[in-house]
Amino acid sequence: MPDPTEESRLPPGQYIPRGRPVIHYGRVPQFRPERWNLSVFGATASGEEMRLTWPQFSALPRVTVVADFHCVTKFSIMGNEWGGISAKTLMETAPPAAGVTHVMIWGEYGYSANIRLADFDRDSTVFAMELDEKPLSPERGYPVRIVVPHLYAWKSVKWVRAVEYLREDRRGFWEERGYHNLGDPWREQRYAYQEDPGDGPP
Ligand SMILES: Nc1nc2c(c(=O)[nH]1)N[C@H]1C(S)=C(S)[C@@H](COP(=O)(O)O)O[C@H]1N2
Ligand SMILES: [Mo]
Repeated sequence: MPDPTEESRLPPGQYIPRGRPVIHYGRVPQFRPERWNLSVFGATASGEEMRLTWPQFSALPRVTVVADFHCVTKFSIMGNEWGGISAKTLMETAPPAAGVTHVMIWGEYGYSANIRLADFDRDSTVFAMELDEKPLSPERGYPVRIVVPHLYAWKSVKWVRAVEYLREDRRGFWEERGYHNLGDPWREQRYAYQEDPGDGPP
């Protein structure tokens, strides 16, 4: 039976599937804690790249975010409880330089997604290590994925390895392949041909 309260939360064109689909491009990477680090590079406040080891990163304070998750292929996964580190905490740990407007989030194997700094700098944007009080499964992004719940889920990069601060916008993996630069599900910003001037880099 569809849950009416969940149905009423759906953005236009979305539906609630059975189960919780898993979807990504390419293979699931292996986590090797001693080799893992999170790089924060590009236009950092210090001018230097910062690399957080797994012990350093995973010791940062944790938050919980409850949010729905909207894939551009039109399924939505409702009411996820993500546990992890707020993007705001990462920004305090490794701050951007003045003039940073966008952030590129990098996953293993070169997957990437660009978001505006204002979308990164939100209480609901989280580097998630847990889903519903359990560690992420390998195919959902273990050990850590970013979740940007107010944008289409391709922006929620799994197996995150780097954050790049940008002084001008640049398209990520799907944004270069015909998807909308901004990806707001409430405005149905699915494809690049729907972009208005100023929504993306030329
Ligand atoms: N690294 C990486 N992250 C990714 C993807 C990917 O291909 N690689 N696919 C994205 C897409 S299109 C979606 S819909 C969600 C799916 O997340 P889920 O498998 O937890 O449902 O992950 C996103 N994050
Ligand atoms: Mo997706």
